[in-house]
Amino acid sequence: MVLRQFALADADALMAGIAQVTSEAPFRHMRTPGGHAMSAAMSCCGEQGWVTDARGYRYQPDDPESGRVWPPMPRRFRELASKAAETAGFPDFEPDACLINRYQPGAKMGLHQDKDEDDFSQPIVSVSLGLPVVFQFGGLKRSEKPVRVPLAHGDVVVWGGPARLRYHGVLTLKAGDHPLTGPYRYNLTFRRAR
Ligand code: MD6
Ligand code: FE
Repeated sequence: MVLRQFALADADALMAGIAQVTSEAPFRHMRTPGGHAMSAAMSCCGEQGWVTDARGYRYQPDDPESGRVWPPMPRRFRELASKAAETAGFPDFEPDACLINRYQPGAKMGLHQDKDEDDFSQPIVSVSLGLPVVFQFGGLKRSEKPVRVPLAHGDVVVWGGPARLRYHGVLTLKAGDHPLTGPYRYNLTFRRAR
């Protein structure tokens, strides 16, 4: 379910939260198990953080760059994610992980499934901030042709139930200048990892 502009009124607070989190756990370009640097820069907050390196994809409570636990999830993040999930029909969503992606022009995310979480009955809540991008929403098999959904500043996507394991990705970010985020698009994805 796409909730257009659902996060608009929270955008300033979310950006302040991103600045706080990334002052403690700076953005970095993680490597895929195949050795390629991801084009989006990432950080995390919450009890669990999603990481990728030569050992694979996984959640872990500590930031591998610092050895410290991930910064706490800001209260405004948690409240927005729960409210969006409830609006989409998932009243009991309590995220323990928030992955923060920062896209610069030229960055993209290939088609993938989100399947490193323990319980696929829990949805994912995805918040877009800043520059617009085209989201690709595919099927349960990689071979299914994705539909293209433009996502703009403040849009929230809630992803669950029979759609939980659908392939998805984002097309290459085009250059632009957003009044709040400058040359970037940020994406927050809230998950229940454990
Ligand atoms: C992005 N999002 O929008 C990347 N995954 O930048 C995701 O990979 C994603 O938006 C699962 C559910 C929603 C998402
Ligand atoms: Fe994803």
